[in-house]
Amino acid sequence: MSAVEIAALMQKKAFDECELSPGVQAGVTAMFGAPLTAAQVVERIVTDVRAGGDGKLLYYTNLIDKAGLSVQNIRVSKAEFAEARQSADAEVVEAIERAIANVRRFHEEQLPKTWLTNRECGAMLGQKVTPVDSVGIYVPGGTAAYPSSVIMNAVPATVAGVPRIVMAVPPGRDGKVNPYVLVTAELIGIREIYKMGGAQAIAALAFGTETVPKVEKITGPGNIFVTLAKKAVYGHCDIDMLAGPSEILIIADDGADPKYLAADLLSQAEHDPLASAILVTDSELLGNAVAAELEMQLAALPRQEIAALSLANHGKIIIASDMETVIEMANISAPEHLEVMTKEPFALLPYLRNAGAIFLGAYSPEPLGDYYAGPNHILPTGGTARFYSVLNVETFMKKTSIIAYTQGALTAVGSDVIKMAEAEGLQAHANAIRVRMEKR
Ligand code: HSO
Ligand code: ZN
Repeated sequence: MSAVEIAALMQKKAFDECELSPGVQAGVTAMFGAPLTAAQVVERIVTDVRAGGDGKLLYYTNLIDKAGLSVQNIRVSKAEFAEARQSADAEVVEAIERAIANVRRFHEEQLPKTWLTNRECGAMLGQKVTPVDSVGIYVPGGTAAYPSSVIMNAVPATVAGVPRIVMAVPPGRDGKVNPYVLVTAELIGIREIYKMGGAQAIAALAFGTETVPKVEKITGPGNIFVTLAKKAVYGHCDIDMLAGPSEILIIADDGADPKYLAADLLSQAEHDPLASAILVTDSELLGNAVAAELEMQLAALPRQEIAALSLANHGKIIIASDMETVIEMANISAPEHLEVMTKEPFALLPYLRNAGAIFLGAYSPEPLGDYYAGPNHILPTGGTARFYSVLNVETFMKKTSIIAYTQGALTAVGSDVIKMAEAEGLQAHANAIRVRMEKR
């Protein structure tokens, strides 16, 4: 199969080019009185919240999330944290604590260092790393209110040393937030949480309102409206990436266990009807066995409706002629999660260039990474692993260069700099060097 044929086979529509589902489109039409596209909805909301502050933020929160909130209770209160703590199952909380410790330990390894190095004639050069002053972490709500996403967003920000970390979570219709989301945030030390979601939350974080602070960077996954809003505010603040629905690509040979593979494919299919789960193998026998397993395991899932839609629309089992083609397919597809279920997974590692996270071998299933092992689960999707990295400590830091020359060091190279400045026709630049080289 040629690279072009492979690319056509693996191609996915960009997340923000997908059409809204009929249900969501109907909601949009009812709310805005016209069949607006997602981009038009976002543009309107972002402009309104930027100009109208709290008033517009609450207007959209109550219109879309039907939460009945007011300025007084948009921020999660101490009493709400306490209530969440009370209602949480102690064993779940202990598991969450261990996951936080693992994620923290992994991310501490990533902490970049400020460095200074000596050059000729006493000159010094270096790079200083500084956390951004503030970040806004977006945690999705609704059926996808994931405490694990709080961990994956917030822990790297704390390891980076960000002084002000605020969180946005869409409220339920009761005006409340998932208790495990609150407990997890509190365990990590995050107490500034605003009950807001969608494009209105992103606009509030990017521009600030009377209640919500303006932040320097917004991170975290969300639905199409959140993603488009992040794109719209980029430049006013920074963002991490534009993330879409979850994906898994498994590459396997005839040594893989079909039961494991089917389970792993379904683990991502159950996220979202738009999620994609793909197996690429050089073994037809394995492909058929996985197809049979998928049917059996799917039937027993509580979220089988979602998983079935995902498999029907975005699921694939591809039989390739050889393992080289399998590897090329993985690289062209650049999946969010890549499982390598072959007899010698480490042998393939050098050839795998594009993936958000790689899981090697039969006992490294993707959900282990979603929750617990330590690496981050906020990953590039939709082929963007070709150029984006997984969320990491440096996502929350920026780098500043340092230049410190002595008079001797400047004099030694001054004439070179002057020549370059004059060649660019910039006499004042040349002068800034020259005045320091003149004998007084
Ligand atoms: N697989 C999702 C993350 C997640 N899974 C959260 C379960 N909870 C995107 O990487
Ligand atoms: Zn998952």
